[in-house]
Amino acid sequence: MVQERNLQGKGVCWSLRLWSAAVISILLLSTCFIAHCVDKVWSCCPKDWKLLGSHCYLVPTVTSTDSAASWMKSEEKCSQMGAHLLVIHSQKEQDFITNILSTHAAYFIGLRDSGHRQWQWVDQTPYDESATFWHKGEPSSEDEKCVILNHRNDQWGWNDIPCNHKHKSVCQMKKIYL
Ligand code: MMA
Repeated sequence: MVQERNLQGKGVCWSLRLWSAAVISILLLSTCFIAHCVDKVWSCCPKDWKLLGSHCYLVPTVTSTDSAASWMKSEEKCSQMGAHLLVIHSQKEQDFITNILSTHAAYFIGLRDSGHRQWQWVDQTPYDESATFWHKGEPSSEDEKCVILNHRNDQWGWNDIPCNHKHKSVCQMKKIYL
Protein backbone atom coordinates (compact mmCIF):
# COMPACT_ATOMS: atom_id res chain seq x y z
CA MET A 1 0.00 0.00 0.00
CA VAL A 2 2.76 2.38 0.97
CA GLN A 3 4.70 1.37 -2.11
CA GLU A 4 1.67 2.03 -4.34
CA ARG A 5 1.20 5.55 -3.03
CA ASN A 6 4.85 6.28 -3.57
CA LEU A 7 4.57 5.15 -7.18
CA GLN A 8 1.48 7.28 -7.69
CA GLY A 9 3.26 10.24 -6.15
CA LYS A 10 6.17 9.81 -8.54
CA GLY A 11 3.76 9.68 -11.47
CA VAL A 12 2.10 12.98 -10.50
CA CYS A 13 5.50 14.55 -10.00
CA TRP A 14 6.60 13.57 -13.49
CA SER A 15 3.50 14.76 -15.24
CA LEU A 16 3.73 18.03 -13.30
CA ARG A 17 7.28 18.44 -14.51
CA LEU A 18 6.25 17.68 -18.09
CA TRP A 19 3.41 20.20 -17.95
CA SER A 20 5.70 22.86 -16.45
CA ALA A 21 8.27 22.23 -19.17
CA ALA A 22 5.56 22.51 -21.81
CA VAL A 23 4.12 25.74 -20.37
CA ILE A 24 7.57 27.31 -20.00
CA SER A 25 8.48 26.35 -23.58
CA ILE A 26 5.27 27.86 -24.91
CA LEU A 27 5.81 31.03 -22.87
CA LEU A 28 9.38 31.33 -24.16
CA LEU A 29 8.34 30.71 -27.76
CA SER A 30 5.51 33.23 -27.65
CA THR A 31 7.79 35.82 -26.04
CA CYS A 32 10.28 35.33 -28.88
CA PHE A 33 7.46 35.50 -31.44
CA ILE A 34 5.99 38.69 -29.99
CA ALA A 35 9.42 40.33 -29.63
CA HIS A 36 10.17 39.48 -33.27
CA CYS A 37 6.82 40.82 -34.51
CA VAL A 38 7.14 44.01 -32.50
CA ASP A 39 10.68 44.48 -33.83
CA LYS A 40 9.51 43.95 -37.43
CA VAL A 41 6.37 46.04 -37.25
CA TRP A 42 7.25 48.75 -34.78
CA SER A 43 10.62 49.86 -36.08
CA CYS A 44 11.25 51.89 -39.19
CA CYS A 45 13.43 54.39 -41.07
CA PRO A 46 12.46 57.93 -42.10
CA LYS A 47 11.06 58.31 -45.63
CA ASP A 48 13.70 57.72 -48.33
CA TRP A 49 16.21 56.19 -45.86
CA LYS A 50 17.26 52.56 -46.48
CA LEU A 51 17.14 49.92 -43.74
CA LEU A 52 19.91 47.37 -43.13
CA GLY A 53 20.00 45.47 -39.83
CA SER A 54 19.57 47.95 -37.00
CA HIS A 55 20.47 51.08 -39.01
CA CYS A 56 19.01 53.48 -41.56
CA TYR A 57 21.05 55.00 -44.38
CA LEU A 58 20.48 58.14 -46.46
CA VAL A 59 22.11 58.14 -49.87
CA PRO A 60 21.98 61.33 -52.00
CA THR A 61 20.02 60.94 -55.23
CA VAL A 62 22.11 60.78 -58.41
CA THR A 63 20.64 64.07 -59.63
CA SER A 64 21.18 66.10 -56.43
CA THR A 65 23.68 68.86 -57.13
CA ASP A 66 23.63 70.73 -53.84
CA SER A 67 25.02 67.90 -51.73
CA ALA A 68 28.79 68.32 -52.21
CA ALA A 69 30.42 69.64 -49.05
CA SER A 70 33.57 69.39 -46.94
CA TRP A 71 33.85 66.50 -44.47
CA MET A 72 32.96 68.73 -41.50
CA LYS A 73 29.97 70.29 -43.25
CA SER A 74 28.79 66.82 -44.35
CA GLU A 75 28.96 65.52 -40.78
CA GLU A 76 27.08 68.65 -39.61
CA LYS A 77 24.30 68.00 -42.11
CA CYS A 78 23.92 64.39 -40.90
CA SER A 79 24.00 65.56 -37.30
CA GLN A 80 21.17 68.04 -37.95
CA MET A 81 19.02 65.02 -38.89
CA GLY A 82 19.98 63.12 -35.74
CA ALA A 83 22.41 61.00 -37.77
CA HIS A 84 26.15 60.83 -38.43
CA LEU A 85 28.35 60.04 -41.42
CA LEU A 86 28.41 56.43 -42.60
CA VAL A 87 30.24 53.92 -40.41
CA ILE A 88 31.26 50.59 -41.99
CA HIS A 89 32.14 47.51 -39.94
CA SER A 90 31.52 44.62 -42.35
CA GLN A 91 31.67 43.50 -45.96
CA LYS A 92 27.87 43.22 -45.82
CA GLU A 93 27.49 46.93 -44.95
CA GLN A 94 30.12 47.96 -47.50
CA ASP A 95 28.34 45.96 -50.24
CA PHE A 96 24.81 47.06 -49.29
CA ILE A 97 25.81 50.73 -49.45
CA THR A 98 28.02 50.63 -52.54
CA ASN A 99 25.23 48.83 -54.39
CA ILE A 100 23.08 51.96 -54.15
CA LEU A 101 25.81 54.55 -54.86
CA SER A 102 26.81 56.08 -58.18
CA THR A 103 30.16 54.82 -59.51
CA HIS A 104 30.77 58.36 -60.84
CA ALA A 105 30.74 60.08 -57.45
CA ALA A 106 32.78 59.96 -54.23
CA TYR A 107 31.17 59.95 -50.77
CA PHE A 108 32.58 61.06 -47.43
CA ILE A 109 32.32 58.43 -44.69
CA GLY A 110 32.53 58.89 -40.92
CA LEU A 111 36.20 57.97 -40.65
CA ARG A 112 38.94 60.46 -39.79
CA ASP A 113 42.58 60.57 -38.77
CA SER A 114 42.71 62.00 -35.26
CA GLY A 115 46.50 62.38 -35.67
CA HIS A 116 49.36 60.23 -36.92
CA ARG A 117 47.17 57.65 -38.62
CA GLN A 118 44.92 57.05 -35.63
CA TRP A 119 41.69 56.31 -37.49
CA GLN A 120 38.52 57.18 -35.65
CA TRP A 121 34.87 56.48 -36.48
CA VAL A 122 32.40 59.33 -35.80
CA ASP A 123 30.16 57.09 -33.68
CA GLN A 124 33.13 56.17 -31.44
CA THR A 125 32.98 52.47 -32.37
CA PRO A 126 36.46 50.88 -32.52
CA TYR A 127 38.45 50.99 -35.77
CA ASP A 128 39.01 47.34 -36.67
CA GLU A 129 41.91 46.88 -39.11
CA SER A 130 40.51 43.50 -40.21
CA ALA A 131 37.25 45.09 -41.41
CA THR A 132 38.65 47.93 -43.55
CA PHE A 133 38.17 48.40 -47.28
CA TRP A 134 41.00 50.68 -48.38
CA HIS A 135 41.86 50.82 -52.07
CA LYS A 136 45.24 49.36 -52.99
CA GLY A 137 47.93 51.85 -51.93
CA GLU A 138 45.63 53.67 -49.46
CA PRO A 139 45.74 55.38 -47.04
CA SER A 140 48.46 57.33 -48.82
CA SER A 141 49.28 60.57 -47.02
CA GLU A 142 49.33 61.92 -43.48
CA ASP A 143 48.09 65.22 -44.95
CA GLU A 144 44.86 63.50 -45.98
CA LYS A 145 42.83 63.08 -42.81
CA CYS A 146 39.35 62.37 -44.13
CA VAL A 147 38.04 59.36 -46.01
CA ILE A 148 35.88 58.92 -49.10
CA LEU A 149 34.23 55.84 -50.54
CA ASN A 150 34.73 55.75 -54.31
CA HIS A 151 34.88 53.49 -57.33
CA ARG A 152 38.37 53.01 -58.79
CA ASN A 153 39.65 50.32 -61.19
CA ASP A 154 36.27 48.60 -61.16
CA GLN A 155 36.18 48.32 -57.36
CA TRP A 156 34.64 50.18 -54.45
CA GLY A 157 37.05 51.17 -51.71
CA TRP A 158 38.25 53.85 -49.30
CA ASN A 159 40.70 56.67 -50.01
CA ASP A 160 42.12 59.28 -47.64
CA ILE A 161 41.79 62.83 -48.96
CA PRO A 162 42.02 66.41 -47.61
CA CYS A 163 39.02 67.21 -45.40
CA ASN A 164 38.25 70.50 -47.17
CA HIS A 165 37.55 68.79 -50.50
CA LYS A 166 33.86 68.78 -51.40
CA HIS A 167 32.03 65.55 -51.95
CA LYS A 168 28.68 63.89 -51.52
CA SER A 169 28.19 61.80 -48.38
CA VAL A 170 26.09 59.08 -46.77
CA CYS A 171 24.35 59.57 -43.42
CA GLN A 172 23.51 56.79 -40.95
CA MET A 173 21.36 56.52 -37.85
CA LYS A 174 19.95 53.77 -35.61
CA LYS A 175 16.52 52.61 -36.75
CA ILE A 176 13.59 54.14 -34.92
CA TYR A 177 11.50 52.06 -32.46
CA LEU A 178 7.93 53.32 -32.13
C1 MMA B 1 44.77 61.24 -55.88
C2 MMA B 1 44.04 61.41 -54.55
C3 MMA B 1 44.77 60.69 -53.46
C4 MMA B 1 44.98 59.24 -53.86
C5 MMA B 1 45.69 59.15 -55.20
C6 MMA B 1 45.81 57.72 -55.66
C7 MMA B 1 46.68 62.00 -57.01
O1 MMA B 1 45.99 61.92 -55.83
O2 MMA B 1 42.74 60.94 -54.66
O3 MMA B 1 44.03 60.71 -52.25
O4 MMA B 1 45.75 58.59 -52.86
O5 MMA B 1 44.94 59.87 -56.16
O6 MMA B 1 46.43 57.64 -56.91
